[in-house]
Amino acid sequence: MKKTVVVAIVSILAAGALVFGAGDEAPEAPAAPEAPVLEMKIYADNWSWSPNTIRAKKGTRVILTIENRDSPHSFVLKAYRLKVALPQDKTTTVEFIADKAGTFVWKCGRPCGNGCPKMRGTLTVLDPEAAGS
Ligand SMILES: [Cu+2]
Repeated sequence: MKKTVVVAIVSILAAGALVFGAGDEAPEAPAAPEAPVLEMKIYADNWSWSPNTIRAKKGTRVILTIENRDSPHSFVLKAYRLKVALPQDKTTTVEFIADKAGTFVWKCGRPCGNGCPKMRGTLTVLDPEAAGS
């Protein structure tokens, strides 16, 4: 008699767990928190980037579509440990999370002629929480 009651209780608990389990399905993959996205098209020429400034809030997912219309270049952003080859006449996507606040220079990392040292751009990452007051 006593055993039967215990079995019944266990069955009810198990059934309850199943129901709860099914109900928990909805928020399955804990997706990355929604980061703002900044998409920009940048042209690489001999010897400039246009535009040559990127401004983003800290935490932004930056997606650069860089169209290289001249000789081979590369996109080098040391602060973010980025070095991406930009083949001639190709469009290359460079993506990163702007998680470091500050102003950083990016440049061409491939010797491409006299004007190579002039190929510089500036990334400014603003931290809204540090700013203000
Ligand atoms: Cu260069």
